[in-house]
Amino acid sequence: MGLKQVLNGFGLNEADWESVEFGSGHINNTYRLTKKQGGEKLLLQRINHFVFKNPQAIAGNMRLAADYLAAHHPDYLFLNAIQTADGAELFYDREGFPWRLLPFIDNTFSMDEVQEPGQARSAARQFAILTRKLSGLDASLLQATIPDFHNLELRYRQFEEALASAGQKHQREAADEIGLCKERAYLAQEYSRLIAHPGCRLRIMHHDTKINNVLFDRESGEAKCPIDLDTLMPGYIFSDLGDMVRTYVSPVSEEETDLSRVRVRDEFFEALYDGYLSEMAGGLSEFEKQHLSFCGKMLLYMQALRFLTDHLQGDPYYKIKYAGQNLDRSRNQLKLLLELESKESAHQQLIKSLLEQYTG
Ligand code: ADP
Ligand code: GN1
Ligand code: MG
Repeated sequence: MGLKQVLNGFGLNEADWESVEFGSGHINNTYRLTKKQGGEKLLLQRINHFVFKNPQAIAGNMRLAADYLAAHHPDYLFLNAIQTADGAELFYDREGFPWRLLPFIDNTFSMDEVQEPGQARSAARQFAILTRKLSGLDASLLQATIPDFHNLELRYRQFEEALASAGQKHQREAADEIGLCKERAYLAQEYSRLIAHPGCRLRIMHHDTKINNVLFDRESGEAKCPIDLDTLMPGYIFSDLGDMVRTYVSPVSEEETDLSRVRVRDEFFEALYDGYLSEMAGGLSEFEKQHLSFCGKMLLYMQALRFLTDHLQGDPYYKIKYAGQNLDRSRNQLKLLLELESKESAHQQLIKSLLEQYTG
């Protein structure tokens, strides 16, 4: 599908713009548009409607959040969609894919691996600020853009179903990973118990806080704003901290196949909790504070299950570059999970002292 029709839909003339593919996300297709005269930049994204089956839910959530922030925190940089020529948030192409246009934030960069603890602290602060600034907006007004997105028990059932219908070869080569996932089924039940507790507040969470979903300022090196807001929706405190642990503590990303390089860097763990709690500690319930060390385990386990399920099903969901990549990704996540588990009591102490520092 050419971009001409899409650009027209947004009232832009294709001949005036250069487009390049951009970013390393697994789900959407992203293009940077640069105006041939003047150099103005925009970001155009095709939303994967196989994943986001109700794109209007994304558009509705964006509008609610943007209106609330404009009224209560007008200085906050929120990536609000640029409207189509017909005044809508999304443009649908002939194949039925929805597209959106966003302001391009210039002089920024994103990274797939965190190099310094300061970057982890700064990114975590930005995700905390987003949730804190939205805490006055009733979370139940937002829709689930992917129903049951972080429902760990459902993810486990999907893994069991994929396993039951997977071929012998797939089952044999992933035997160790399948075993590790089965042994940890109790984590899914524990998560359901935690979120059912009245002390666990329904909040507006980002749900995809991996490090390449934050833009960093080229000059200051500080995180500037979260991006990829498709999964901004009601959820629980565990999701965002968990995905940060998953992607900030290891020196290498989920794509690394040399597992000796996949490890937990304690100073990065500390920095991200420090950044997050510096903004959010005062707003947490006692129950949430007591269970903050569960976040990383829960998210790493969920991601290991999701990659493994996708592999067993023949890779329908995550983009892959070679056969077996989703199994490799799952191995990577399990290695990190095992190491995180071995450090849990030290991490609990650390979280306790950060909470004392921020809430007394
Ligand atoms: P995906 O769902 O594919 O992960 P993202 O929204 O995360 O899509 O965008 C992919 C990449 O494009 C990001 O990692 C970032 O590098 C870049 N990017 C996204 N939005 C912007 C923006 N508004 N300004 C500048 N760069 C952006
Ligand atoms: C996907 O779109 P992207 O690449 O930022 C996925 C996340 C996973 C992540 C793993 C909608 O995120 O949940 O954690 O890949 N997003 C969706 O890298 O499924
Ligand atoms: Mg992304």
